Amino acid sequence: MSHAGTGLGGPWYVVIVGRPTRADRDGKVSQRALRIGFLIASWHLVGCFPSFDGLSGGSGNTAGAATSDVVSVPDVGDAVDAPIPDDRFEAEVEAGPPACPSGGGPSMVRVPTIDGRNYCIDSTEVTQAQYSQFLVAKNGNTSGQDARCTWNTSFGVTCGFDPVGTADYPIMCVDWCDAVAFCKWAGKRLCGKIGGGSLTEGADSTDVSQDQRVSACTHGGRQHFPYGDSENQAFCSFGYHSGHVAAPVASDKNCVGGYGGIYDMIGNAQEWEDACDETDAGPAQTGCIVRGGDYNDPTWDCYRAYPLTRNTSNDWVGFRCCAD
Ligand SMILES: [Ca+2]
Repeated sequence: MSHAGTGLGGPWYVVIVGRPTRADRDGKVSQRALRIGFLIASWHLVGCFPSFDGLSGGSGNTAGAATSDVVSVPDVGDAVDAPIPDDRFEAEVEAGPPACPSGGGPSMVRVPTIDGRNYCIDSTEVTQAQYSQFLVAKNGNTSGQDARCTWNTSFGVTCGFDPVGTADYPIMCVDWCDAVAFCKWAGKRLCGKIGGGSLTEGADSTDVSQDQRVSACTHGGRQHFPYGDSENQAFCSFGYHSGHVAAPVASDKNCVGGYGGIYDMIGNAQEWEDACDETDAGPAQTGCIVRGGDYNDPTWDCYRAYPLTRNTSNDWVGFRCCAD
């Protein structure tokens, strides 16, 4: 590269070096860049700098032809002024997890897992009014059920159903397949395995790293009851406290947790889980877990559960849904 005018009276180069820093993008040229640019210009004027072409990738600029130029030079190694590639980093931080489904049933709460994942769980047991909406929407159509439920020809409620008089009470008297179908209609799934899929009746269904209800109820395994680690018989809808009758969902305000905004994880209605022993005889007779105890039981903790056959419907078992 030749350059005309090597004296003080020759053309001036305005040289800005280095890739833009955050301050640059806000309209400020860094003082460091200006200092380096001045240094390079000085070297060039006294013939110490070999060529701009070699640094700029051969842009072909010639001295005297330009009064303003932008030249790229290799990074000078100042970590503090390291360039920011683009705005994607900020976008990722602000995005967060997606919203929980809101298509039907109770509102949901997103909760963490012990291994850094998260999922959504209904804030309450599904109510009679919400189940009634499902029945109206289905209008007797039972197609599209889970492959394990082909025997189920009705979503009807077998006892105690009064969606007007007891609208806010938990829906009970529905079998496992009815619960699965409701959750699917609501854009959710019956609470089961963290990350998706079904549990068995085995150890996985009491594993805080696998069972959605157990993980949420125990606050990731930190406690045995949703409200803490010590039993308080006055906090949830069990026999001693409830008078052996069910209550409207979330009416026991102390029966909250293991995360904020989640009610009746123990007591009031037992709750079906997607945790079945598929080796049992016949899909309708397969044993599936109910968990948490009900208004007729003495106090249970978050882990306690037992199986009922899949086609059971009775007046102490309801459910809630989860989502990923
Ligand atoms: Ca319950």
